[in-house]
Amino acid sequence: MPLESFTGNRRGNPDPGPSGMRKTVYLSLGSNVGDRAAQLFAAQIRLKAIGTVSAVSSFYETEPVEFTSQPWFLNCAVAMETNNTPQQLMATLLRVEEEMGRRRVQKKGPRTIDIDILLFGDTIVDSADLTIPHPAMQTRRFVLEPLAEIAPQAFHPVFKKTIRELLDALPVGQIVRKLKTTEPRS
Ligand code: PH2
Ligand code: MG
Ligand code: MG
Repeated sequence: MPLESFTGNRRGNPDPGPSGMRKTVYLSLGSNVGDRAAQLFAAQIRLKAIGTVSAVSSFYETEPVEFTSQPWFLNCAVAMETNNTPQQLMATLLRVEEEMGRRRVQKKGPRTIDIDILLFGDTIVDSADLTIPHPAMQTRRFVLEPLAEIAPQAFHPVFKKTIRELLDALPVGQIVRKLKTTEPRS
């Protein structure tokens, strides 16, 4: 049997095995209140304390979508290895958002930091409080462009397409500009 079918692995998701095993998780980070870059860096530092961060994308300046009357965002994508379950990871990420001063005032509105789970290996979760893959990722250029920078071959287990394929299928629109250099400021 070829190794690929033996492990149940899929293109771009190097994380075979039953749930509870090590998984590659892709996250989307966003901020549009205060020092946006400082908050993305601060979130990345906290993520390094809760899992093994294996890749981070550039920062992207992005036009707000869905709820459009709010400031522009900085967004980035992060790849992380974790042994947690999706529910454990989600609880940890919500705690990080809270510790970083996130207050939920307006749905989809301005925030100091937002950390969303995009993909959790090839795991599919569809419960009242958690949906994985992220239900809107395939429509959001601010998600797919940063994610394609670090994981173009990662595989969407519902649509059975790679991130590159999902990005290529997006209609034009939704301004997303990659920032040339973003150094943490001291
Ligand atoms: N997040 C939203 C709604 N709209 N737009 C951009 N550009 N970036 C975001 O992170 C974002 C958004 C809800 O989470
Ligand atoms: Mg979000
Ligand atoms: Mg969120």
